[in-house]
Amino acid sequence: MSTYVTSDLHGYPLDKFLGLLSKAGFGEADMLYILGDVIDRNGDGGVSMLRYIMGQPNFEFVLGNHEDMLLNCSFLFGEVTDESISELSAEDIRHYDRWMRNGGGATAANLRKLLKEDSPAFFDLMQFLRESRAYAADTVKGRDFLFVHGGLKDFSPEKKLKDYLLHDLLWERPKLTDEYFGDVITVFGHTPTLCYGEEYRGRIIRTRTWINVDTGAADGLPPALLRLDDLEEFYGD
Ligand SMILES: [Mn+2]
Repeated sequence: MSTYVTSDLHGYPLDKFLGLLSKAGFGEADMLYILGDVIDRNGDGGVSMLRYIMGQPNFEFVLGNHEDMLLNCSFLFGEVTDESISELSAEDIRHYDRWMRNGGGATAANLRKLLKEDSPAFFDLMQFLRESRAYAADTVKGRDFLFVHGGLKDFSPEKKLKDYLLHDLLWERPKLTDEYFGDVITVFGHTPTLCYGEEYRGRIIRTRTWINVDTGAADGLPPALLRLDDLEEFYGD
């Protein structure tokens, strides 16, 4: 049994993702951590991928800032009438505006379609996201790993994980020089590795204390799959 991690699929096609899993030799006995941002930006907005992920017993999903933006916009999926639109608060409008500016359009449209065609499936999806964790931890071949979407803003080794604000776990953009725990490798996505320089474009970055596996599927680059047992890297097409 092996343990794998990926992140930031952002509407990457499901068939291509299944191809990546099979290229990496991923099987039923293996475990996959998905570090958020399955939705938004490309394709069908990641709705079919998210529904697939929900149905896999050996997948563990960690919340991304994009799923959190969707949860903050759940008011969109009620009965919307002319009257209820005028009932929206300034905060609702801010949340909606932010999600749309971050590529939520196709996701919102496909979720509305799902709500209309199969409302139990829609409510299951929203419930799944509401119950998703902001971080997870695992030990693989004697090495300890912490999984989080963005990073650990204002990191201190003494600070308990539950004392970080959700925003600080989901939106943080670590610098190459940032160091986290000495005895636990922190794995995250959220910041496409090309943001650290052209030489990192499309490649996983490993430092002494952390690993960034977001290779930029938001911008159409292939996502990565990292096998934690031996740190072997696999890339999509
Ligand atoms: Mn993100």
